[in-house]
Amino acid sequence: MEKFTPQILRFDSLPSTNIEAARRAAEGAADGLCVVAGEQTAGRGRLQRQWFSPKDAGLYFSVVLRPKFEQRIWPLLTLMAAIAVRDALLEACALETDIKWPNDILVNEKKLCGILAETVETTSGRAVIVGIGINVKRNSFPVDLEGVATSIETETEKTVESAELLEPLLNSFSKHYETLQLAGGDENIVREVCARSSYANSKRVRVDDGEGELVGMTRGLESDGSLRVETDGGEIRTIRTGDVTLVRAS
Ligand code: BT5
Repeated sequence: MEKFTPQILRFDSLPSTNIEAARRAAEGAADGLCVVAGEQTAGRGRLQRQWFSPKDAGLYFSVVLRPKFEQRIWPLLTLMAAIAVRDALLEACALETDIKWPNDILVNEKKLCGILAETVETTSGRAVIVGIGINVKRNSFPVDLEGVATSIETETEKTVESAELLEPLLNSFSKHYETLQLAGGDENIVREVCARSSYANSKRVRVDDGEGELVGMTRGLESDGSLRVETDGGEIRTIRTGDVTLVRAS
């Protein structure tokens, strides 16, 4: 089994920790490299979206992974990271959060954390960069996102420093990464996500997969992390990537 042993590299400021980690992976950095920045000047979400990352307001970091298991289940790395974040926030801040497939951590439907997993080709094989951004302070996003975003400080009304969160998070990350590598690890991670996510089952959602939209009820996850959605016509659709939004009863 590949044991996850974090080796931490800290920067005051970077364009994006994912870009820096990918660059170092391409140069041969080992599994476990963890790039942390005090701010990101070009923090990224999925599909080239922006991730607001003001100075000392959030925890911004990326880890290099070189998984030995089959690529079919690599999409589970995003969900595994979500479980790690959820567990660490509960342990370190007593904060209950929800996981929204595929990459969001929410509190009362507002986004507290986003995860961005990307693959990168390197001389020693394909690697995965898992980037995690957590809003720690109230000022970690602009006011116009207040309706959809939140922070640890807002939710707990306590002062937490980003640096204090990193260790519990990496411990939890390491534990779940090991789980994923054991026999049946994919099913275990899926089970853990389903137990921690109100979105995994029986939630009416709108899904935009980039090619079109559909509305239906969530019906759990496949063993590769795809989301199952039952349409109003009773057909089960398997969603590999996309944006999920809650459909509120009118
Ligand atoms: C994500 O994308 O949620 C992935 C975010 C990953 C950020 C980490 S920070 C460390 C590492 N280095 C990087 O450069 N990135 C990773 P997505 O699901 O596409 O959501 C992006 C959307 O979230 C944006 O379009 C905004 O609407 C919203 N958003 C941006 N900044 C936010 C923030 N700080 N808090 C809450 N929502 C935000």
